[in-house]
Amino acid sequence: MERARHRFGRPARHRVRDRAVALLTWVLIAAGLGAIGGIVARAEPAAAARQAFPVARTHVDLLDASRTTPPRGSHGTLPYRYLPTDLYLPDAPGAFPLVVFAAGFNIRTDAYAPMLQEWASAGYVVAAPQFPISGQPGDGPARRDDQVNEPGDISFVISRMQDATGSPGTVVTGRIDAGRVGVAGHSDGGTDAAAIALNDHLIDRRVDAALILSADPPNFPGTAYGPINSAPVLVMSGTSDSIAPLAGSDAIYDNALAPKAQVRLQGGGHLEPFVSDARLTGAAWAVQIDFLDATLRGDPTGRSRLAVDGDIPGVTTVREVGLQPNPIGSLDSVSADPLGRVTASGWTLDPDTAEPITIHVYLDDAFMGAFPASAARPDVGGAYPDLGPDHGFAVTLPRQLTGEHRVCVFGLNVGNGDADVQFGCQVVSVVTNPIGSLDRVTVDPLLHTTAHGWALDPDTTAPITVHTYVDGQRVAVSTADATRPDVGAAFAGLGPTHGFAISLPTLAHGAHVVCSYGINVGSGTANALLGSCSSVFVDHDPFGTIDQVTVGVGGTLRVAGWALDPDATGAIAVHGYVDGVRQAVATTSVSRPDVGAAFPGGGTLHGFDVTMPAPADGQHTVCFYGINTAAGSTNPLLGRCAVVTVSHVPFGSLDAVTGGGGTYLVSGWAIDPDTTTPVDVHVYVDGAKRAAGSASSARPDVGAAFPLYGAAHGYGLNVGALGAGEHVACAYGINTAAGHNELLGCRWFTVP
Ligand SMILES: [Ca+2]
Ligand SMILES: [Ca+2]
Ligand SMILES: [Ca+2]
Ligand SMILES: [Ca+2]
Repeated sequence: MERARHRFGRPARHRVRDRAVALLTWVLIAAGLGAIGGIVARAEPAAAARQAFPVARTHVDLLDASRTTPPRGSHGTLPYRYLPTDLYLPDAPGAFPLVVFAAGFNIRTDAYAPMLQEWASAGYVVAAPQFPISGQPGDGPARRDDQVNEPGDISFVISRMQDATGSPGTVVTGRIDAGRVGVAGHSDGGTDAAAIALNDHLIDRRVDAALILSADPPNFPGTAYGPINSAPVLVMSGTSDSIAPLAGSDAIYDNALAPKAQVRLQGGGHLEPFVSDARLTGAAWAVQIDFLDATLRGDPTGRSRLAVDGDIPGVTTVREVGLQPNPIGSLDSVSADPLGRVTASGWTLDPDTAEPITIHVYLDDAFMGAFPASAARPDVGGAYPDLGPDHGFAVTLPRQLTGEHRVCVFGLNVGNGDADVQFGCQVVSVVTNPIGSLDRVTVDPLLHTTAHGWALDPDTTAPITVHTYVDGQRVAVSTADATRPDVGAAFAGLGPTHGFAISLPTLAHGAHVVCSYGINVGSGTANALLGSCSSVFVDHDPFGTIDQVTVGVGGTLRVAGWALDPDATGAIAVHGYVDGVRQAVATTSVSRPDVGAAFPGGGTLHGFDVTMPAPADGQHTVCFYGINTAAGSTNPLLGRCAVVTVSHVPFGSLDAVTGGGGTYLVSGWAIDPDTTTPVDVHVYVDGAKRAAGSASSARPDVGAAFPLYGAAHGYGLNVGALGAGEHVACAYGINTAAGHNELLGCRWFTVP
């Protein structure tokens, strides 16, 4: 990190501090190297300054009556858990942090006495319980099947020690700082300690530090572990441990959230580095105490000492993040949009504050600016609930880029801690190929096909070239230079002249796929498909419509409409059908300037006006079809079929019966659809025929209503004198040609 910060030419205030840190680090390393050859345990100046306490050892018997013990040896299930516990007490006034230590499988707790003694000497009350089933000594062979209960044993010991220090008359009354609790363990006991720190079901949130030695991950049945919010962890193991191989420790470290540290003891075995291997114990104990000091005492030198004690050539190597209250964070992604705008996203926080901190962003060693990391990141808030969620950032750099670039982000320290932290660098490859869209492809009825869209290259404000392909064949090379204000607004700085509406050659009848490509300029790797390809159907068949169907005198059908074929410049054939039977073959020989104006280029001969023979009485369906010319696949229906009703039966009205005294006149009108000439009307009174005559007098109103038939359709027939009383008169139209006589109407009247 320090090297990177120098190389990156950070602002002056960073460089000054870097130099100070580098100098301090050098002094510490020198002191550490000096200690390797000797047998002195501690290796750094801060340790020399700290008091080493005499240690008092004692023993307490703890009993958890709330839980049971499975059978072992000669005893059956016990209704309690018995936990004989060794205590190592700093023999000095005052209260000290508590560390509960869990022994490994099938080993006496006093096998760890040299290490536990060191911890107590450094100012920690150490409680080492003996587990009832896995521990030694015990009744019968030790077993591992009770391990899932051991984290509970550890939590119980913590509770009893906290109770005891607050109670009068115990061996630890007033001796424990009950608010500062660590757990530690070796081998299976280390797995127990990891479960206390990292396991979702077994986590004990009273714990402020976990020291996990030579252990496998806590994959207990029915539970899951890490990464969850946990106490800081220190994971240690020998690199030559054949019982709990190094990979287990690596996995625990990798799955833990910061703050966390891992120290590997070079060439160390399973147990020896912590109790008997003189080459390693000094450094191992020093690292452990550094970690406990940093986490349980808040000693600001703890992490610095751990960095030294954990990095002794040939003895220790260290990984660590977050132990010092410097910023931590993650550069989650560095991405470029199609315009070459680079965005760096992630989160960072300083353990000293819930407030957002500032990040510095560097691009290829150049300072790009300071930005707040203040965006909501609920996932970060969930992992660090004390510090809240407002630690995210998504910074878009002010320059448009091309090519490969390296982006690095620093979190600026606030409060405690000694350095700003570069928590991420990523290389981003910025590709500025053209972008755009083939918005749509239109085909008008006369087969003019046009590709509409826009295209631009982020490297230029100038219009770029667009190649358009139909069914894989290039058919147009054009320039996207039409004004598109929407594109100009969406891509500020690149101008609006990026639209296109490209006329394509006339395409054959049928479906086609149209694709347009923007041609790259400047940097970039390829010409780019603009949006997606578009499917079009080009229809060479005729089209048109029926405008009007008129039923003529005698029931003839006159049909007018228009039709044209996009392949024809003049008239085309049309066929007319009545009730599915072809009754007309015609051409569009009628001039229709309106149609010619709507579909220019093919003249005006698009109309037809056809009269077809009269069908029988009743409803009939009339359909016309345009007959295809040249390309095309069918003779399509023109518009929709029409439905008409034809009648051959006379119709009319008996309007009035008038008169008095000796004579009465019955009047009305009548038409036979088969003729314009007057028809005969017969009048009956009270069922007896009384008059007959032609409906031939002028009735302008009837003429206006039925213009095909003229106005000469009125009648007024004298039925003579009638006797006093009620009478009924009825008039009948007498049929001409097809049809039959038909009642026109009846009327009741009274003769006084
Ligand atoms: Ca800080
Ligand atoms: Ca380009
Ligand atoms: Ca055609
Ligand atoms: Ca008739």
